[in-house]
Amino acid sequence: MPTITELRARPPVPLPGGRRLDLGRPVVMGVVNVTPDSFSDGGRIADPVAHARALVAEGAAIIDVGGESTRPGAPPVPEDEERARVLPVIEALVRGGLGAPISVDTRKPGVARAALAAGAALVNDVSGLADPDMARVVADAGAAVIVMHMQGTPETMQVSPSYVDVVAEVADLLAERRARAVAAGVDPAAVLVDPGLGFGKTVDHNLALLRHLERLAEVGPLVVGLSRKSTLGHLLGGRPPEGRLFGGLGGAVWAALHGASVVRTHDVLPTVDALRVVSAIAAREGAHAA
Ligand code: PMM
Repeated sequence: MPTITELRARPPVPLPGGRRLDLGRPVVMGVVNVTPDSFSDGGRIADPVAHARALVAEGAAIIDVGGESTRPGAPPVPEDEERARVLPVIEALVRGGLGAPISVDTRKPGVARAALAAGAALVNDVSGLADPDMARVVADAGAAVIVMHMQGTPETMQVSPSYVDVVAEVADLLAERRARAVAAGVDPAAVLVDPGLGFGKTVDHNLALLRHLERLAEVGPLVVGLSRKSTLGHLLGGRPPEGRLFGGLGGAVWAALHGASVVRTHDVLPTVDALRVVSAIAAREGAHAA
């Protein structure tokens, strides 16, 4: 198994326009949900463009714009509606020069294509390239992709998730979907993977995946999203999403120490601060002298 140092020595992620995302130390992806019904912040963000800018000012290295809620039980959003939610936000952010790459959180190739044409640099596909056209769309744009694992669909995924060996099954699926992206022409260095905590997983499944992040990070640069999720609520005695920050930071620090390259969160500033301290402690001796 590679060491964390070896994992961190991977090449930067190539992005369109010759840009690169350096993952030499763990970075934070800030969430901007443009949805009326997301479980964690639905309907409460009045101005997603201002919110995205604020998250970059707080230290987010990627801004993830999503127009479809994927909370358990959520119904699918029609493509036109999803486009109408995310495109104006992406266009405004690109026009204003955001200072961080934008990812579009979508399962739909049509939405991804439009978002990439508008200036997004990554596609965050929670279905893990389930639609056969998605990999080609990413390749055509020279973009990067986050391949996430989900068992079932948001409508059904929490009904009765079941695995024989959750870590092996998630790792195998991520490796297969990574290969699908590369076969379609995506740069191998531009494929990130994500175990999809909470997507067709019980609390025990999520904890097993967190315990074995190094195994998952062997597949590709690893994204982990635990922010405000119900597993935290469960571990914290039933706390609602707005009371899960400190627990989420515990998870973020754990993830960074066990191989995550990107931590996806709603709480950017506290997570950036926590990871800065982790990175400083983990840095070579002398790196912070003088
Ligand atoms: N979680 C949500 C949505 N998109 N994308 C990735 N790559 N990983 C995740 O864990 C993830 C995701 C859950 O909903 P939220 O946007 O309200 O946190």
